[in-house]
Amino acid sequence: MKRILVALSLSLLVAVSFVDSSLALQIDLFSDDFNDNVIDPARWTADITGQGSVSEQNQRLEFTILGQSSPRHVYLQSATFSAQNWTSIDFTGQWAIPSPRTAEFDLFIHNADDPSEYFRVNYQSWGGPYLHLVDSGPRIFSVRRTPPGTLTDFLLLFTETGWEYWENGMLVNSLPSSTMAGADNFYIRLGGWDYSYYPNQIIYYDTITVSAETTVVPEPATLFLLGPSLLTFFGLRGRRHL
Ligand SMILES: [Ca+2]
Ligand SMILES: [Ca+2]
Repeated sequence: MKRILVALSLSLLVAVSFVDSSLALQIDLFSDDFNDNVIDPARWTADITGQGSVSEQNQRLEFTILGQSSPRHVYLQSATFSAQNWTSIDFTGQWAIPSPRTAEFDLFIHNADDPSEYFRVNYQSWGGPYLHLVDSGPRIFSVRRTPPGTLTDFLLLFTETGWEYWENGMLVNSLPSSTMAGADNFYIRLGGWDYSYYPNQIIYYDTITVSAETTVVPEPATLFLLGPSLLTFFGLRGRRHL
């Protein structure tokens, strides 16, 4: 009887701690290594005005942006991907802006159910250069900063209460925001825009991934099963020792 009570207490203890420390899982949502030198139409849609272009070559993505004295842009928009019960989302990759003059260069992640909600990392090469962190419209953070000239790791990370931008493994800035709270569906956009006639406004991207840390809480039915099975386990062990 004493063993049964001990086993019962243990199984309850395990069940309670299981609820407290719900399981955290990292789940891949979207990725592209750009290694086959063909832009995958199932993953990307191009949005181009004027004579700009985007292509996959040398196992990376290459944009050429040309303004022609009018705002012209080149963007690639990803397919929509979904995450449930997420606690944080990581948008990682590499980018390079080798000869910035007059253009702007972007990383976006949007709420696919309301595209007016987004986080944007924006390098402005004219008049600066500047780095702007943009939350659904307003430039909430701006700093003079030279864009990376060679492929450099970036990380745009967000939770339901804030977001961070990292470059080359170092935190650039961290900002409070509830913009993505409750969002389940997302897409990303890469590219930029220019006004001038300067040629060679080039931007490279490589190894894009988006992943989510999600919380899996065991359902009550699982806990009811867990209790008796542990009880049986300890009960059988006890009997063998008799
Ligand atoms: Ca490809
Ligand atoms: Ca690659």
